[in-house]
Amino acid sequence: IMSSEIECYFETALELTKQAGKLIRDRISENKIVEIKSCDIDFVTETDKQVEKLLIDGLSKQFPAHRFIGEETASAGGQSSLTSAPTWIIDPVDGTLNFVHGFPHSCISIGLFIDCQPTLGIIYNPVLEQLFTAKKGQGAYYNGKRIHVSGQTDLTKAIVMMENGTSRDSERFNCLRANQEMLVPVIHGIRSLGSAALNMAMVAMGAAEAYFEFGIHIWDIAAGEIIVTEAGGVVCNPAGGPIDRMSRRVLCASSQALAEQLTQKLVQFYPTPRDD
Ligand code: LIP
Repeated sequence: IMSSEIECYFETALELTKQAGKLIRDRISENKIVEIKSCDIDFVTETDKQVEKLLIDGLSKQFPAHRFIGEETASAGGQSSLTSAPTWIIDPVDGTLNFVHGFPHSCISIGLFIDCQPTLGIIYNPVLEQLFTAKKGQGAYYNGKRIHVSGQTDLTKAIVMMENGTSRDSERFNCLRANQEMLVPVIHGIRSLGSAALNMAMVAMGAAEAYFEFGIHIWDIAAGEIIVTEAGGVVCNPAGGPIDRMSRRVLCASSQALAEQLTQKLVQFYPTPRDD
């Protein structure tokens, strides 16, 4: 694909993202009508649905041959298979629980995959005006400035991001606790922003060294992957080896060495069903 085409895809998506971001910004401190999805802490609001519709309508009008995987479309029974066709993978509000509470870490996350490979990524938190972007081979940016991972190779000097997530699965909870017990005594600290995309953005900008989660979906990580790798970081399977994008598991890190130290130590959890 020509780089002018990628530029056109990027500019179109960015323009729509800015428009949709206004909905999130205007409503974050209002009361929301909340619907429950997979369990009592997995939410969807009217805003999630409107943002997804605005983005998919806008992109499909410009690019009628492109395909879409959207969080709310998938939750409503839409399918999530990734083919070689240009596919936009969209989380309209990543950090919905934050949005519902007015905790200012929610974002729009959009990744474009072509030939099943990440091509561009946009993560936009309209509340704090944080824009993270990347295009294949062209680096990663935060509000227009080039960013890089910290490059840290020593797990004992790391901030590691992990999440409680939005499921009440007791086995997953035991795994979470075991990993916390293993990490807290040896690393600098644990953090969580409540959004997979924003956690990945923190690794990309060198503010944190690693993030892992069991139970996320492809739309939570589709933009973050290219932003982390273009910032010089590593995105992989938390058990080691290359990322398995539909496996609902991810690990990203500031270096290959740090990723390996974590993968060797992590207690593993394999969420079901997969996204594909
Ligand atoms: C959220 C993720 C977060 C995870 C939550 C949820 P949503 O995405 O960003 O990392 O812990 O369970 O999946 O549902 O707010 O788009």
